[in-house]
Amino acid sequence: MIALITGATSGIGRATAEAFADLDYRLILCGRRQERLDELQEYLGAQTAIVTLNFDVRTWDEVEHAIRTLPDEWKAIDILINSAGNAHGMSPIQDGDPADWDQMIDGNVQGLLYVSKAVMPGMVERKRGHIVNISSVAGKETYVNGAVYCASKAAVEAISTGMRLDLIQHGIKVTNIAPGAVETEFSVVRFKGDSERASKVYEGFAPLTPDDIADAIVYAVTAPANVTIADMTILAGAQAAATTIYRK
Ligand code: 8X3
Repeated sequence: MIALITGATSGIGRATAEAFADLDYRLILCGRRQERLDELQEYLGAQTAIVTLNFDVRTWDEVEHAIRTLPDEWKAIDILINSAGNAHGMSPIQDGDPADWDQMIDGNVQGLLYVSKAVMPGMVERKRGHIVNISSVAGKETYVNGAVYCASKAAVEAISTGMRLDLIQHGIKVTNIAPGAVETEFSVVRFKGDSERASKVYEGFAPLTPDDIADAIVYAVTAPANVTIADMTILAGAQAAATTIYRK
């Protein structure tokens, strides 16, 4: 199996790379931080074959070039994990920064589309493949001060459904996974390096870990041929909805 993972240098993407290495999948790990890609290559390279690609999912030419120029023996991608994505800023919409909006719409929506566009035609040709999109509980419910992030994830939900409808006839499965509160660099990025504010998000309860989501991804991609795991919402044990968390 060959799996391509975006956002592989941290959080859910990285945990998925580790889980897939345990399954002996060959890995194409994509990110923008070269030193982290090198570190992953070294760390997981002892376990399985790895290629790293450094590109920005938001730039079609970079995405297209990186995937088109993969060595021949890496071109037949079986599994695509669209894990790259982030929140930038959290404020009432009237105070939102258009640069933050661009990052979220371009990264979470356009980026996912671009990488998928570079991979799907090969899957269609081979009549096999599995795409896993990492959405969010924020794609299912809009919360205060999160309009644009929530909109970007609602778009991921719609794209997952659309992909499933269009790709089913080509033997390609599509899984949408909507995590709740996972402790990663997510909140540090959202709050622009304010780690105190970020750590408050996960205070007083046990958040999900990236490994919890990687477990779900493994479950989805290893399901038998007669099973499609279409949609999973995964909340923390103390979480009932995006912003309803029982803290002690
Ligand atoms: C991350 C989950 O609820 O913080 O996508 O938006 S949430």
